[in-house]
Amino acid sequence: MVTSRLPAADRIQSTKALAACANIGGHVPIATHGNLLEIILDSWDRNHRILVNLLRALPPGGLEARAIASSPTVAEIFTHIHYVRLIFLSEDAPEFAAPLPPREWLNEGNADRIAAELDASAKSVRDAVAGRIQSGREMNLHYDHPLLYLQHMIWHEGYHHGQIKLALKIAGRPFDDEEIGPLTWDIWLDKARRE
Ligand code: NI
Repeated sequence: MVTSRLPAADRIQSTKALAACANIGGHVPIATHGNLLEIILDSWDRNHRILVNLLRALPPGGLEARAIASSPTVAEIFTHIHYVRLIFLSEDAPEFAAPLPPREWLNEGNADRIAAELDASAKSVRDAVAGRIQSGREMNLHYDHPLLYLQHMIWHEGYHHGQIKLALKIAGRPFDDEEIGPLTWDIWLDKARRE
């Protein structure tokens, strides 16, 4: 590991920094190999909760909004996110794979159905990353480490999160920052865990 090459004093600093990042309760747990995975998986849970909160906060007709004529609809972006999670899963950790939807960009009009599918794929991603890391197995096709799959998905979903907000703004139905902030950014910032 890279950290094993650090001088002892730097290692201590590094551990303190990780522990500070891990302040998710009333105390600061020391980040060790034993709990760092749980902290990382918590970041995935928060990312997913933010995505579903955004979906549930859409105004009426929001699923049909699109940024420009050639852009996907908001519904298509959400179903694309679900599909991307699963296609990488099928290629990299097939023992955790779930059935792929027949189409990647689906104009699903039912937010409850989209949320249920996203909940299922979020669990599959979580189980795959935890399973591969705990068993010490690398991914089959991509990624130097299983953790990079999870981080890739977080980055990908943040990218589309901004597109969804832009599509609604252009459609004349922007989110109110005061209302959407507590459902999205604050999930990252809050110290207390949320469900
Ligand atoms: Ni994408």
